[in-house]
Amino acid sequence: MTAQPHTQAATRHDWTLEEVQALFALPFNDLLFQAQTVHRQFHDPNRVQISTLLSIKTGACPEDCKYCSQSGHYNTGLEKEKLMAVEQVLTQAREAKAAGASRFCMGAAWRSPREKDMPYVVDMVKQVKALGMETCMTLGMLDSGQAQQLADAGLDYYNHNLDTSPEHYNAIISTRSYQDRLDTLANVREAGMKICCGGILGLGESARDRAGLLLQLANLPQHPESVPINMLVKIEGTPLAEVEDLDPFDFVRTIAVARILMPEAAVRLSAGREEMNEQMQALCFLAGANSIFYGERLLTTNNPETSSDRQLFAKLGIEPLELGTAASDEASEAALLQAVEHEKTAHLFVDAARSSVRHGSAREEGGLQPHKDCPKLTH
Ligand code: SAM
Ligand code: DTB
Ligand code: SF4
Repeated sequence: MTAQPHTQAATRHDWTLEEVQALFALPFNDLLFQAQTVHRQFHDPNRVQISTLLSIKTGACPEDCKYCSQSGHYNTGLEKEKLMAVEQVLTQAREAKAAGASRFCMGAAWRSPREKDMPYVVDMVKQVKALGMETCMTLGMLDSGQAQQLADAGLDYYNHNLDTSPEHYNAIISTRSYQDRLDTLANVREAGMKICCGGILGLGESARDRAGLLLQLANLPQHPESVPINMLVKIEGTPLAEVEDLDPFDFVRTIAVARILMPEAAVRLSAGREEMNEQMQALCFLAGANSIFYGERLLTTNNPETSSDRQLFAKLGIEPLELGTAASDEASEAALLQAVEHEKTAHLFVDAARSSVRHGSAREEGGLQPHKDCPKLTH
């Protein structure tokens, strides 16, 4: 029997590893169908949010993340740059806005910002916001005071990734712990900002680690509003430069499972698109990715040309999500209508799936049940 996802997805925070692994183990078509069904309950399937990245402080980072071009522990040939002047940041933000980005993400190669850096980054937030863009920053660890200063300046999102599963983590980073990352996320939430938190695939992790990463994200007290799934960009000079490639289908599966576990989040198809063909990216959108980085540069590596992204969007009939039309209002109204319609016709689906059930309403049968092949979408 094939999976028949016909129940309204509920937002849960109590997933088990077994459930997550069961989703990964579904036949590819069943998994994508289920992910796309959940996606349509919460999001417009033909809109993708676009953000542009800028590295505001580059290289010489004291952390030892084994994937990163900016770690001072490896010789990657990257040219270091000091904290950028606010005016320069604004010039780039204006360009990004003119090119159609709705969010501007500023990243710094820091373990955490120093107190003397804070007035500059606070000013950047205020001024970029004044251009009418959403703002995001990723500056390393934040204590609660720093998180509050950024929130007070109007920062919309803070990006801080878990990167991988707790079990694989020590093989990738030794200079900061998983708990440090969780503490920063808690400080960001406490300060009232939205969270952008995901990870990287292709770090030599196992399938269980990919499930473990998503399990951590999905069982956070509140799901991140944005979940970036990066494919490792291999950087010469880093310990992961020669790691084996991840099977592209495993990447797509991870996007699909993230979509099912965190139905309301924007799942971001992040780093690594340079290595993906159009078909692979289209599969990621079908699996529920609805956000990308747009602009020819990520932080220190290349991203697809904006003209190729525009072409891809046109081929797929995708339009950029404009500010103010976020998943929230439009899609929740659509989800509500869909749920009402579904209630009217649910008995037909149940009858079709169980030939022994006659034309009674599903409610008389003891309520709408998820299909046995469809790991729990409802409580
Ligand atoms: N230094 C800050 C930190 O690590 O918290 C912010 C910048 S850091 C570059 C942001 C994220 O980019 C990392 O957590 C990682 O998930 C991702 N990243 C960095 N290098 C990458 C690479 N080579 N390939 C894919 N993702 C990468
Ligand atoms: C995230 O998860 N991916 C972005 C953003 N958050 C800051 C960074 C990707 C970096 C890719 C490697 C580089 O360009 O240095
Ligand atoms: Fe530094 Fe961030 Fe790179 Fe780690 S990922 S080395 S913290 S810039």
